[in-house]
Amino acid sequence: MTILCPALVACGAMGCSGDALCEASWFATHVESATFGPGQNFGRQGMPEAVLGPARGGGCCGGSLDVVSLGNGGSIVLGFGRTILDGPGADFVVFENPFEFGNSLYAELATVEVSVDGTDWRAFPCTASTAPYGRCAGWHPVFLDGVEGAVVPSNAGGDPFDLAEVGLVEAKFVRVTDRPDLDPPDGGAFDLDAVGIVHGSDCDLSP
Ligand SMILES: [Ca+2]
Ligand SMILES: [Ca+2]
Repeated sequence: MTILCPALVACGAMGCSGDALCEASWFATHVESATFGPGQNFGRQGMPEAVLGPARGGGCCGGSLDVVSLGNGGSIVLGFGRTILDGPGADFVVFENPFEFGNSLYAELATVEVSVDGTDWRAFPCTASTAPYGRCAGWHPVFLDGVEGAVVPSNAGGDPFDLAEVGLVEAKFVRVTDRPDLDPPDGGAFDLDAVGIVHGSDCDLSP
């Protein structure tokens, strides 16, 4: 067995030599693929850094600008230095930049899917067209701001997902796809800030 140490993974004193001292990030470490849709192009010059590492949330009422718009119907696949594992409750969190204003919520929505091999995908059903938006991503304000480490959903904000809901015990990839049919009528599209792990392996292992 060897331990893969992808870009942006900081390892401990023993390096990437095969034990838990390898301290992989708890957030996405690389972009596997991205296909941007029309309508919005905010933040593309910040790729891929803007969507890697910890979220840069702006709290209840101010959306982060450290994001990349997927454009209408756009899609991105993220990879990690750890395997996401199914533990109690939520296992990973997708961070967009929704914000509250008055009694309203500005939300741009996406479907979230997970995969073990990058080929077979399981989708969380994103079907609600009015708030609350159920298993869509893009509607919980983000409070986590730049802090590395396992995500605590109750503190971090963002949209939490539980692998058990789609029948998986682990996942290595997360795909986020904008839903133009659910986005607000101004033509906005999902802005990705980060994807963070709640329950994960110590470090990604490869045969
Ligand atoms: Ca779970
Ligand atoms: Ca947004």
